[in-house]
Order: sequence, then C-alpha cells, then structure tokens
Amino acid sequence: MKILAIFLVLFSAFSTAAGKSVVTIPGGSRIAGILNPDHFDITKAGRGYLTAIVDSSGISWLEQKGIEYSVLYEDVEDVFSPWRSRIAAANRYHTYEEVQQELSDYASRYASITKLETIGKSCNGKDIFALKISDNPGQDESEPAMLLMGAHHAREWISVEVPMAFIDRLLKGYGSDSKITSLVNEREFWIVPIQNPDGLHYSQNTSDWRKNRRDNKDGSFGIDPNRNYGYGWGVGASASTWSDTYKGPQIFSEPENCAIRDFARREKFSVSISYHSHGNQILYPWSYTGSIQAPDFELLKDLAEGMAALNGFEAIQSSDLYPAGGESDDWLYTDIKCLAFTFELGNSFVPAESEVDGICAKNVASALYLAGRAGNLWSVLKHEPVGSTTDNHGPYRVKASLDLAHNPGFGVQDFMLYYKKAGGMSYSSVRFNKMSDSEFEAEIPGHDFGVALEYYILLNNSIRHPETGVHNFRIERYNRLVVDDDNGRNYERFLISGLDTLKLGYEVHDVKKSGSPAADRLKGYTQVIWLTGDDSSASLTDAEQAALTQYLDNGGSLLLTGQDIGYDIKDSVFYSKYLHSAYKDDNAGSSAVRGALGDQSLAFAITGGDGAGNQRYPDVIDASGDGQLFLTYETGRGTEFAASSYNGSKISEIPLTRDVSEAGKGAAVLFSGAYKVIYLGFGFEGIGSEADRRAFLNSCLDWLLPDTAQKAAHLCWIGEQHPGSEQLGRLNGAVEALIDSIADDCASDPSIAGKIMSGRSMTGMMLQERLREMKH
Ligand code: 0X9
Ligand code: ZN
Repeated sequence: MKILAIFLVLFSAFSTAAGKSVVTIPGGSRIAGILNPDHFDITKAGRGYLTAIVDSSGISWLEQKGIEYSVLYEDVEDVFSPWRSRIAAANRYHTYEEVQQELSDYASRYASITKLETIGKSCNGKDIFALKISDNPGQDESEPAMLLMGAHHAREWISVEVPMAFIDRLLKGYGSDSKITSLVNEREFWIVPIQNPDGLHYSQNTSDWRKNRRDNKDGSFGIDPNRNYGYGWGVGASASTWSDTYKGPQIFSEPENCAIRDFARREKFSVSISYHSHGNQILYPWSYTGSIQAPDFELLKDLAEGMAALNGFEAIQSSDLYPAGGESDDWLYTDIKCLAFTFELGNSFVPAESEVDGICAKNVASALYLAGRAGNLWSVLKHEPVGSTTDNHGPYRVKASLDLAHNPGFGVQDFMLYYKKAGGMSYSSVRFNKMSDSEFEAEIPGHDFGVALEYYILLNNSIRHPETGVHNFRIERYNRLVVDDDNGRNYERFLISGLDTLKLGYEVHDVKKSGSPAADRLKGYTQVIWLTGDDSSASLTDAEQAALTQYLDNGGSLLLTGQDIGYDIKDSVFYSKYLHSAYKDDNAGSSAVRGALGDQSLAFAITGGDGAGNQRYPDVIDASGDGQLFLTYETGRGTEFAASSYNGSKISEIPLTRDVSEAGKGAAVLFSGAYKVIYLGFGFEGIGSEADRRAFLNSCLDWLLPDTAQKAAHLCWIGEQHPGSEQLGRLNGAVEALIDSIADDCASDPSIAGKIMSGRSMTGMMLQERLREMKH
C-alpha cells in the first residue's frame, strides 16, 4: 500500500488524488476557514463535522496542530475504484457519451418542444451541451428562463442524474401532466447536464477527480470550475495549480466557464440550479462572504425553503457551508440577476444505485417548484407609472399587472405598494386589489396641492424594490379653472395669453358651450378665474352664485372680473357676504386705476391701449364687512348718459359729459379668510397693455395662492377675531382642512407652529391638538 502510494505520488502529474485520504474533522464549518485549500478539499461541512479529502501534508498539519480527525478512507481511490468496475456493468450513472446520445435522441423524439445546442467546448474539445425545453423552442419567447447545470465537479456523478431526470420528466409529462404542460409552455428550460465534460470523463475512466482537465504546464492539471467565475474570485480558493480548488490564472480563464457565461448572458435566466454533491443542502448567495446578506436574501431564502420542503434538504446561505468565491451562483446573481441555487445532493459523491431514483424524484420536485415561482420574478411585473395630477382628492390609482394564469401559485398578496411624501421619513404601505385575472390596483390616498409623492412596488419577500422603479408624481399646485362666462364674446383671450406667457396651467370652462359650472365642476381647483366680460344682465346667475358659494366655503380662491357685475347682483347675499363688496355706482367713468395688493405705485390704464374697449361702465365699489378695498380709480372725469334713443335699427346713447370726480373711489376688493377672493369692478380685458395685464394677473394669482405662511397668518387672524368655536363651526370644515395641511408643514418647519400657537386662539389650540396626535 505504502509502496503504491509512493509510486502514485511520482505520477502526481497524472493524478493528484494519489496519496490522499478522506477524513472527518469535528467542528464543522467553523473549522473550514483555517484549513489550507492547498491541502484540504472540503467535500462536506455540517454543523458538527466536516469531511475533506486531504493530502499527506494536510494530515501532518492536523497532527502537528493536535486537531482531532478520523480517517474514513485511507486512500480516496477506495471510494472510486469499486464504482469504476461497477459502472461498466450497471450503467446507472451516465457517462459523457451516454448523455450525448440521450440528448440527441430526446431532441429528435420531442422535436416540437426541444432544441439541442452546443454552447461551447471543453479544454480537450468536448462539446458542452444545452437542451432547451419549451413550446416554440425555436423562438426566444420572453418567458422566464431557468437553467439547470450538472457536473461542475468531475467526481460528483449524481449531479448529472438529477438534470437528466428533470429532462425526462418534462418531456414525458408534456401533454399528459397539466402542470408540466403549462410549465413547458410558459417557461424556457435550459439543461446543461455536464458543465465539465473532460473532468467527468476522467473521473469515470481514470481516477478520482474534481476539476477540469486544463494542462497547467507545470505537471499539474485542472482548474476548479466552481472557483473560476467572475464574482468574489479568490475567496476560499487556492492559487496553487496543484490544489483541488485552484481558482485559475484569472476569472473566466476556462472555456467551460466562458461557455456558461456567454450562454447565461444571452438567455438571461431568472432562476438556476447548479447540482453538486454532497451534503443534502440547498445553498443560496452569498457564497463569497458570510458577513452580509444578499440584497434579495429574503426572497432567496424563501425560494430555497420552498424547495427544501420538497426534498428535505437544509436551506442555508452558501457561505454558511464555507465561503467560496468565483463559484457559479454569486456570479449569475450579480451579472444577470438570476436567483441562483446550488444543491449538494445526497450523502456521497456517488450514492448507491438504489438511492439514485429517490434522489432524482424529490429533487425534480424542488426544481419544478422553483420553475413555477420563476414567474414571480422581476421581469413579469408590469407597471405604468402614475403621472402628475391636478386632483387633490385622490385616491391615485397605481396599476400593476402580473399574468397569474402563467404564474401559478401567485396572487395579489404577493406584492405591496409603498408611498411617502418626497423628502418624508417613512413609507406607508397599501395592499393591491385584484381587478381581473392579471390586473391589480393599489390606491394612494389624496394629498394636498403642491405635494410630491414617491412610491415603489415591492414583490413578495424581496427586499430589492427598484425593479419596477421608484416613481414620483406631483399634485400640481397651479391648478386653476378659467370660467369663460362672457356670453360667447372673446374677452377671455386677454387673460389666457397672460397665463400662457407666465406658464401658469389652467383649464377653460366655456359657459356658452357647456352651461354654468355646478359646484362639482369647481371642486378641486386651487383657483377659479371667472370673467363675465360686458354681460350686464346675467353676470352671475343664482345657480352660479350658489356654486361659487360652495366652492369658497371649501377653501377655494376666486378672481372675479367683469363690468356690471355689481350693477347686476348688488343686492345678493353673495355680493356682500362672499365678495365682501358694496355697490356704489355703475359708471366710474374712469380710464385708469391705481394701487394694488400693497403696491400703491401700481397703476394701469383701462379702456385704453391694446385692451378691449368695453369699459364703458366700470363699477364703483366699496368694501363691505371684512373686505378690503385695494384698487381705486385714478381719474375723475366721469361720463353720464342722459338717454338712449332707438332709431329702428340701433340703440344710440347720447353722452352728456359732466365733471364728476371718481378719483379715489373703489375699483377692486379683496378678502382673505378661510377662502380668498379678488373682485374687480371692471373687466380685466380692459387693462390697456399686455405687460400690465400680465403683471397684474401674476400678482393677483400669487396672492390667491394658499401657501402655508398665508394660511398660518390667516388662522392667527381667525383665532384672534373669533376666540370661540361657534365662528369656526360656521366655516364649514375649511379650517379643519387648513389645520390638517398646516400641521403637515409644521412637522418640517416648527417656526410656523410657534407663530400660530403663541396666540391664545382657538385655531392655535386646535393645531396644538393636531400636532400632538401626529406625534403618537
Ligand atoms: O465548494 C464548492 O464548489 C461546492 N461544494 S462541493 O463540495 N460540491 O465542491 C459548493 C459551492 C457553493 N458555495 C459555497 N460552498 N459557499
Ligand atoms: Zn461540487
């Protein structure tokens, strides 16, 4: 025995198995890290023990360190030589040639659902086969693709049997077994039974072997195919050409590994299993490190445990066995986002023949399970991002589609929507509702104008969310409606060109075409600009006043303009209580106004320049109640008409000019309460220059904007004016709504809260209460 060992060592270029023993070492994976891979090839590591093929230096090292071990096989060859004699007779384990023959038989017998390809060649020129199984195998159908691989490691013969059994199950079950049929129709399976043909052949014909058969040109042979991929390369691997875990001179130095790399990038597998032996384990990334979890740890673990439930294996993060870099799974996972698993099959490299069918059956079941779930993965969830909206009521519907018919076992519970205000701290979650077999909808509740929201969709158990992206949308602040109520005239153009130039968004409601807007039509707009032109007889009907009343009660803001409005509706409650105005005269006889919104120097001409010449009866108005006069007429030469005469075809007015000074009398009133109003006693279109129209419009709309500071100041004011709740109740919920939105803003700017709460007002107390609730 000894002599034989020495003899083989001399021929170690031929066989590095020579002189190696198989030992078990107590201590399991904990001890794996201190074993030098140049001398120890760990074949199995559990919680309490570890099995390794070890050379004589390794044995000496164990002795020297006083590490306990027991010898399972004095000579590792003893594990294999009985098998080599039996394989010839039993033929239970596939040889390379048998795999080749069987694959080509399958490909011709099941031509409609198979395609046989050679995806590369081994170092010694053997073909690496890949059999595709799918309906329409000639097309790339954008179905989730699954990769199964065997025999990275030469001596792990059982790793060829499971993928071959899987092929057999799919092909024989197609058309008779409905589950198999639907999987074959809805997936693209690719099976590579032998990744390392040279190594397998060598191990079945010459000697125990693990690696490929690269001639390292230093007397040694082979690179570990499961240490040569491109991620974490070098970890738990050897730089020695003689080692069983030799990582190779660089990543992807081996043609067998390049074949898998190029093939995987082409097919973009969603899931994969690489079969090895032994240990009855399912391993998932990371393999190269145990100090962190993979981004999809939860998903990987869940999938591994689902498979483990069917084959009885232990599911663990790969590095828990021992950290190993350059192996297939970490690379597949990082490079093509494939959820990649390694199975350590059985209790030995070459289990007893009687065990093979059992091992295959339960592992085929696990693989089918993964195939079913592959449909859940990133590519099949479709989602159209929500765009910005002018709707502050919500809900905002987020639609997603997942074809459940083609993804058996998945349901609406498998995804979830998370949203938050942009810049906010934490996400809120909402469930999806099923709308049809493939359509799902989740609802984000309504938010205030100006709020930007972000959201993402989270797939079942995945901690990686950006697969469907993180999306943003805004509830547009500049949300205004122009009510064109000039009885079909074209005065609105003077306003609209201003909005366009200022790039302020708007919608138009044409009363002549669509009728008077009801309260519901006005609802939701931040600002309503209502123009009546020179319509003197029905400037604002009762119904229109009622719609505006409701709009304002709900906290809206209104710019109302037109000549003769006061003349027409001066006696209405709306005029005094909502416009906060009192009518004085229907003819200011003026051509200019002055002073606006705190800027007393502002002045512009009406009835002149390029404005519309309809300003014959600009109303003289005054503030009533809480209103404030903010524009006055500048000139004082009025025009009075003594009479009208009708000559059969046309009314003509006979002007009588008299000196009446209207200078200093009211032209416009504003009110800022729970709602905001600017009412002009003249038609906006009369402002006599494009530049003046634009500047004035801009400052009016700015003032009307319900920003936080204004809302806060306004609340202080209400609080001071009305220390009792009776007045607040009257405000019809508007104060409540304001407090809600201010409370949100206070969370980011405490000075606003301070300002409000320093007054002993009712609103201050309400706000305080709200902020307290928010903290809980
Ligand atoms: O070490 C390997 O390449 C695999 N085990 S085997 O005994 N078949 O050689 C396992 C690779 C998976 N990853 C880790 N071991 N971390
Ligand atoms: Zn292996």
